[in-house]
Amino acid sequence: MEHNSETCIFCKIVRGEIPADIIYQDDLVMAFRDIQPAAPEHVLIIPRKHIASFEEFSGEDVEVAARIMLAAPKVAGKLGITETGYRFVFNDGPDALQSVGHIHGHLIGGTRMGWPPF
Ligand code: DGP
Repeated sequence: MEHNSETCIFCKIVRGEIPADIIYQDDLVMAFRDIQPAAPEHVLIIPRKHIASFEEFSGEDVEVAARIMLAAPKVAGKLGITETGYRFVFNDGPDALQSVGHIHGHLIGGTRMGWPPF
């Protein structure tokens, strides 16, 4: 997994070095469509700062963490799924199948989902 902001694929999206279908952004977070959508609507919400996992959040990242959560309903509104609902999940570590080492929330919706996810 990638832990270096120079080569991190999501840091490259933040820096504009590779394209992404951006749905929402502000000074602390970005939201863009997942290239391998798992549902009709699938957007990733990430901190602009390279934070690899929940364990790497520190006290100075409180505003970043809050902004990620506050971005979710904004993204859902832009996708038109506020009323039908959505799931906002974070995969952290190998058992959760995290594949990109830059923490990201998956906002998925546009269909009726099942639970639990295994
Ligand atoms: P996870 O397995 O939870 O670490 O999710 C990583 C997600 O990132 C996966 O659903 C595919 C997506 N992804 C990987 N590379 C890119 C990329 O270059 N652009 C976009 N938009 N999504 C990517």
